[in-house]
Amino acid sequence: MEKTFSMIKPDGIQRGLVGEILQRFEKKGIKIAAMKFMMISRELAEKHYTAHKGKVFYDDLIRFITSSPVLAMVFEGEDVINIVRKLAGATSPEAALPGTVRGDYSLDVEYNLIHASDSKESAEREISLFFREEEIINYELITAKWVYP
Ligand code: YYY
Ligand code: MG
Repeated sequence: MEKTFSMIKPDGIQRGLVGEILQRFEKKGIKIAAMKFMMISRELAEKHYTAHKGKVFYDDLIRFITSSPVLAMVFEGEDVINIVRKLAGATSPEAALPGTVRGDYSLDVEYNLIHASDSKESAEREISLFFREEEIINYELITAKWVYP
């Protein structure tokens, strides 16, 4: 089973979309392995978005992500990295398809509600940035046998 890092960004919290967004992952059958409601420090934001340092949108992105609380999460499941990316939707609003979180609720490339790791390497890196080992819960989800028959 694979793990991925996802996060409801400040706009998702402020707009009251936490339940709406989480419901999509729960209904899909994806297992929650960890969750943390938190403020992101500037230091953590810079580590998380290190790949974007120097880009035109970088300073705004750091300001946005540290401006208000986020909900950091670890999801677990088969091929969950790709699946959570799909459910999140494309980065730019005109490309984000209806049925995705971004396609349904966002109109802006920066205020796009959700983060999702884009590869196995970033998933591992991002999970370890946000969570200590003991914060990731290993438990049996009783619906798993009906989700992965
Ligand atoms: O992985 P994803 O979030 O879909 O996009 P990235 O290309 O990794 O960019 C990270 C983050 O940066 C994006 O979610 C919003 C912001 N951003 C931006 O504000 N303006 C852009 N032109 C591109 C990305
Ligand atoms: Mg990305």
